[in-house]
Amino acid sequence: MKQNRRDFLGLASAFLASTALAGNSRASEHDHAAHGSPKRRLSMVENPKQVLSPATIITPNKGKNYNPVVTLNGWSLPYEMKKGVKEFHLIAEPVVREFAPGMVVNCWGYNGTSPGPTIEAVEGDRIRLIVTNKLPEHTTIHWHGLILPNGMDGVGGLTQPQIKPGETYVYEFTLRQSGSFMYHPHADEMVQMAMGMMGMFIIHPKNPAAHRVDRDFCFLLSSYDIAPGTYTPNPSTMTEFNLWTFNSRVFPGIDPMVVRKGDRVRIRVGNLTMTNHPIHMHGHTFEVTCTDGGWVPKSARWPEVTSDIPVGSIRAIEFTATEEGDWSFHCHKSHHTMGPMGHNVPNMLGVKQDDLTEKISDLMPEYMYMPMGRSGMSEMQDMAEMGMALPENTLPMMSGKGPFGPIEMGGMFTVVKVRKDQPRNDYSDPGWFRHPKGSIAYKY
Ligand SMILES: [Cu+2]
Repeated sequence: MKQNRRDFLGLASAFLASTALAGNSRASEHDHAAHGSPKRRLSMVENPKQVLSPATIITPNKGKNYNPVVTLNGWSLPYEMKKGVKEFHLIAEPVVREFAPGMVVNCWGYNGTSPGPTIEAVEGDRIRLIVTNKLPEHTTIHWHGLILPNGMDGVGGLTQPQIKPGETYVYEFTLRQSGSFMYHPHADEMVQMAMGMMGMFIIHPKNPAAHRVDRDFCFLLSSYDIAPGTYTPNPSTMTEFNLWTFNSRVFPGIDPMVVRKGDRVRIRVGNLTMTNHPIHMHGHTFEVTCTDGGWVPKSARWPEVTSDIPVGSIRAIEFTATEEGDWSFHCHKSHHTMGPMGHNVPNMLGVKQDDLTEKISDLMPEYMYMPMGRSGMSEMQDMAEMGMALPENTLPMMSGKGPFGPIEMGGMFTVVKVRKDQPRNDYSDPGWFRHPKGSIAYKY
């Protein structure tokens, strides 16, 4: 499989992020993050430029008896074969994640990234997962959806003692099923998941011909509450999150899903946020073929263009990429495709504000009042373009630039790029679609 330069840089940066920043970010993370002190220091990342963009790392499929998944802006965890057992090592630790160029976040994750690396194995494998806790508090890992011995289920207090800081625990079991699963802590869950601790767990069928597709993408939905101008998610937030992410990235920081025309494509989406996400795709119809409960029988599938992903579950959708173009792929809750915005914005639609500026500046000479919202919010995008001053480490509410202008998105949004000349197994970005003459909507 082709490993392009961007992938290599991504790989390098994943490790740069975990090593270069470890020294200067962790101490303050320990002091502040878990307690959510309102007086927390704003700038906990000494040099945000050190954190490079973590692009998708393509795992080569040569020599494997399965077709590896492609984790959006992520990677798969390498393993070592030890006397017939596949051994994986997960390190739970504070990490720095770039959500999109211009914003880095103090998260908790695994092996230097949040979400953690995707675990890939094959039905029938004996696996050993060695978990080391480098967090400031105890943790465990629950293997969501797996059929396993009860004592391996990873529920702190119920099936095992919590893993204290500095301790290492070993999970070992045989994989009895295939499909799409997840892992996440089952200890101080509200804090640890709000900080980004989660990962995908993919079990490929023993028979490589079963459920075979040409391209197999996966990612997790997660949400964060990060006040503008700050770096650390608020772990006490219950439902009022302000950042909606695919694998802890927001548009335009999310990699496109690049496919070759005619490919059979699977996209596995796991939801570890605190609300449902109707995931919608343009240009094609798809079927849900797998959930975290297993494969859906063919007779039970129906065509859809939007699939609602409930909290704590996975939907894998499949389609044949028959239509060339740049097709939007996004959450259909419109506030989930936007960056942080205030919840208490007065409704100014249709309100004449021309003389308001003058009146307010008479009353409050120090206060700069900006009239906006009279004819909609699209002016936000224009202001971001003009370089409107935003608080430190804060992304604009709407951003992204397409071939025809601003795309006005900012959260759970990316593009499926279908190209007839995309080489097999090549995931490099072909750029924007060149529409055939006479096939674009035009001004009358
Ligand atoms: Cu959503």
